[in-house]
Parts: sequence; structure tokens; C-alpha cells
Amino acid sequence: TLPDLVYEPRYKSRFACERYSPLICPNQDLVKELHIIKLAREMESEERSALSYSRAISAIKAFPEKIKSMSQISDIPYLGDKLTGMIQEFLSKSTISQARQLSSDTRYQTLISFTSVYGIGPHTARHLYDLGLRTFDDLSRYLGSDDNAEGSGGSFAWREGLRLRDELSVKIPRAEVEEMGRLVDNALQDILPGSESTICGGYRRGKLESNDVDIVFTHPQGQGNKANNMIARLVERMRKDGLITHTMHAPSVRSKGSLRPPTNHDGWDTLDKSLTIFNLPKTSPYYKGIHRRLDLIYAPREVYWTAVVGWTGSTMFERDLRLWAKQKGLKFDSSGITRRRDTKALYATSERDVFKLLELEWIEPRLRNA
Ligand code: DGT
Ligand code: MG
Repeated sequence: TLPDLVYEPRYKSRFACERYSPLICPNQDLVKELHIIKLAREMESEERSALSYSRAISAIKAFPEKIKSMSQISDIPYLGDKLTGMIQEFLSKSTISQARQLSSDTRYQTLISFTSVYGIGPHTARHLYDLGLRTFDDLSRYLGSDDNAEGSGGSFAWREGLRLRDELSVKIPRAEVEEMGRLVDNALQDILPGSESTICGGYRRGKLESNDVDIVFTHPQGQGNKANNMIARLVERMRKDGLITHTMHAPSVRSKGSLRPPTNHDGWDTLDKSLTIFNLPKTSPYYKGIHRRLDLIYAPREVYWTAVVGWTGSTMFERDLRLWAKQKGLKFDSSGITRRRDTKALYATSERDVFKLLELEWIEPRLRNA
């Protein structure tokens, strides 16, 4: 048989994990405008609507040329009537009125700023807004007064989040991400010689500045070694060295001796992880006295590459990897790939092997900015 000579452009795929999505696309201004509307939907917890915007934005990101006329966009998936109308508006005015209105809306601005506090999500932000709070000063007065109804656990975490907010909102340049990676790896080699680690997240997709650092690590003898509490040992070591100042909630990290089975509490995976606040040593050439968010994720050896793919993102790429796997009769998350019919685990021996097992063409990390 003849090879398939019809070239089907990748941007047409309904799966983000089949499309090439560069960090900066030819339609970045349009994407920015739609992103505002998507964020507004997230702030109001209108999940379905937010997801449609995310899907449309992601599809536009993979379109290889600048959109100049409506005739170009007929093959881009996920553009319904509403989105098409907005694009039309954008083509004639270079803005979208709904996005303009939102960006000057007090409620939108306040919710966005409150959710920039580590530990405050849209639900809480709306609650605080409804109480009449508008600024960080309002927020800190409210948390400081002991008559707030949030319970000590919640308000303690927020008070810390608020205290660190300005620092944590400073983006992390690549060189500093790499320095953090080296320090984590040094600590790892000390306690678990022969360990391997990969800096994942936006850094791996080529972002010049990151909001946090996500590091996945494993150990050659890591098989089923969850019980050995790799995460706890690493965190304790880094705490002793003054590198980690705080550890935030880590849903699937079990306390020593706990017999609870792994949970999928946050809906992502069952890997052991710790969400920490990191601080460079004063001796580091990158030291600026700024706290950073650092997520540490331990993956058993046999699912290391699945975890690396799972934590490289983007979020939309991950979402569609799961859907893609499903229609192939497989289940994908960062903690492994399993065949649905007999729940047999499939182990990948490299990152490319993850794609192969999923019957997916290879896409390098820098083109996963879906
Ligand atoms: P940023 O904001 O500069 O840190 O950008 P990203 O893309 O690094 O975003 P981040 O750090 O929230 O997440 C890194 C990737 O890992 C993300 O694209 C999807 C995935 N991810 C996020 N949270 C979880 C989680 O709890 N479990 C798993 N398996 N993956 C996650
Ligand atoms: Mg990240």
C-alpha cells in the first residue's frame, strides 16, 4: 500500500497532546485577551465555561500562522459560535470588549489578587470579597483580628501565605531554577547516592521565568520504595540545611508507619510529594533573599519517566494525555500507565517510551505549551 500522502496538519487535532504548542505563538495577543475571560470564569468557579476557553486558547496556541481573516480558522477545533464572534471582534478592534470590561472590574481584580496568596483559592477569595475585603491590607487586618471565622488552621496558612506573597509572586529566572535543581540534587546524592532528578514544569517547556520549581526524582533501587519515605528524608535533610523553610499540604504523603493506602486526593496522581517553600543559602551567587515555591515529587523507578511526562505539563497537555490514553484503552497519570481491560501496568524506560506506549507521536517538551 502507498504511504498516506495527505498531510494532516497537527493543529487540527482535538487532542492537545498531538499538537505542537510553542511557548509564544503567532496569535499571542488574542490568546492574552481570551485568557482574561478564562481566568474570570475560574474565579467564579464556572468550571465548564473555563474549560471551553482553555480548550479554545490551547487550540489557537497550536495554529502556526497569524490569524488575519476568519476563513483561516475553520479548521481550528473547539471554536464555537461565541469564540468565533470574539475572534471576529478581535480582528477588527484588536481587543475583546468582554476582556476589557473584566480587566477594569473591581471584583475580577480583587479575586485575582486574593488568589495570588498561596493557599487561597477562588472559593475562599469570593467569600472574602463578599465580606467586603478588597486589599491585602484589608485581608491582613481581617486575619489579624481574632474574630475571623476561618478557624486557626486556615488563617495560619493564609497569614503565612500573605506574609510571603510579595516574595512568592516574583518569577524565578532559569539560572536560579537550575541552581535550585543543583542544590536539590546535592542533597539527594547525600542521602540517596545514585538518585536521579529532573526539573519539570514550565522550566522544562522553555519558560524564561517560572512561578515555582517542580522536581521529580527517583532512586535506582526505588521499586515500591514508598515505604522508605524518600520525600520525608529529603525534606528533612533540606530543612536541616536551611534550604526549606516551610512545607505545605502534601495530600499523598503518608506519615511514618501509616497503613493508609495511597490516595488520589488531589485528583492528579498517587505519587509522594511535598509542596515546600525554598530559600537559597546566602553563599549562593543567586541569593536575593527571596523565598521560592518548590514542589518535590518522588516517583518509584519504574514510573519515573511517566512522572516526568506528567509533571512537565502543560496542564492542558496533561488533561488531553489522559483522554487520549482512555480512547486507546489505557489509563495515564503521573504515577503510571495501565491497560484498562486487565489493569496491567506498562512501564516506560525513557520519556520517548512513554509516548510510544501511548501510541502517540513524540513531542518535545518545548512544544507542550498547550
Ligand atoms: P509555573 O506556573 O511557571 O510553575 O508553570 P507550570 O507549568 O510549571 O505549572 P505548575 O507548576 O502548576 O505545574 C507543573 C505541571 O505539572 C503542570 O503543567 C501540570 C502538572 N501538575 C500540576 N500539579 C500537579 C499535581 O498535583 N500532580 C501532577 N501529577 N501533576 C501536576
Ligand atoms: Mg511549575
